[in-house]
Amino acid sequence: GCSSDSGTESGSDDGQIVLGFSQVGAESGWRTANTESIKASANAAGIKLQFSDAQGKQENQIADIRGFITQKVDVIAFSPVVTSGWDAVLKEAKDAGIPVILTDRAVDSTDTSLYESFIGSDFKVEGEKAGDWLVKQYEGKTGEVNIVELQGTTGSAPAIDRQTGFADKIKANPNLKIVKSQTGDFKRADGKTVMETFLQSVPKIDVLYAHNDDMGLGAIEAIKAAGKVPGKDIQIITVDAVKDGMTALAAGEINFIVECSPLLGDQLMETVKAVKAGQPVEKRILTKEGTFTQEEAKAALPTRKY
Ligand code: GZL
Repeated sequence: GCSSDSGTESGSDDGQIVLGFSQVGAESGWRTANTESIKASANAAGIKLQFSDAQGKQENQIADIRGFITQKVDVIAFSPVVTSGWDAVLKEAKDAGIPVILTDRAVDSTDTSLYESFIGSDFKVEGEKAGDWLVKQYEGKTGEVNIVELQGTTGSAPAIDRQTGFADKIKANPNLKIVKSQTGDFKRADGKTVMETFLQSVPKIDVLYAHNDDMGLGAIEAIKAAGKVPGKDIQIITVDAVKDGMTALAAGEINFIVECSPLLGDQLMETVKAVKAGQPVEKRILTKEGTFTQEEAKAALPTRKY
């Protein structure tokens, strides 16, 4: 807390920790679940949350962070929409003595003193899990397999790493070829329109790899409109495992989903408290997550939290 007259200390007057959080936006079901987790966990932890939705714009996140510095919040946390362009504003936070925690997505800053911790998934491993599953599906089979890829937001850590991990793994079978790869910005509507162009320009599409469920669900609409059966004519792999994705998986319209957990709220608030208390925190906190087949989705759906 701070004595109101001096105004030199940080945080609110009643000793409550004040956390400034800048969120990417509201582009997907995953993002909605992530926002809900952060708000619920802050509430449960008794932490005062100043929450900002940057609507997918880096300049808004930079403005958010500058605002939190001016407000003298105790801790700043954010999910960086893209990996680069953060060093200056993170240095301003450091010079102001306000610790920063990264959640969900990483930054490419080489100076790791600019943040206390990065809490989030290993997106390269997620891409590798997707690639591994596909290689197994085509073990022992012959003939070219045409893959189209819907990438996440250009320049974002998940888009970069999910593309790399997947491409690395499918090298095991030279028949597996990515014939088209384009961003759908993690959005359902964009996934649909980009898939429409893929369907028009690629005579035989065997597999769709979408970097999130939402783009996969949009693509399914385009596939159906083209008179093809999703999950049968075109094998579909997505990432996230949010409820709508799991529902499509259980219904056989998607074939495999790699989970990416949005439930980072509790880990974030524990880390905020530790940082505020001057306790050491792990530089990299990895989220636990798995994969789902169609059968596993049927079993998991009834108790799925998001
Ligand atoms: C992953 C997260 C991605 C999700 C998308 O941690 O950054 O952004 O996979 C979301 O659904 O839009």
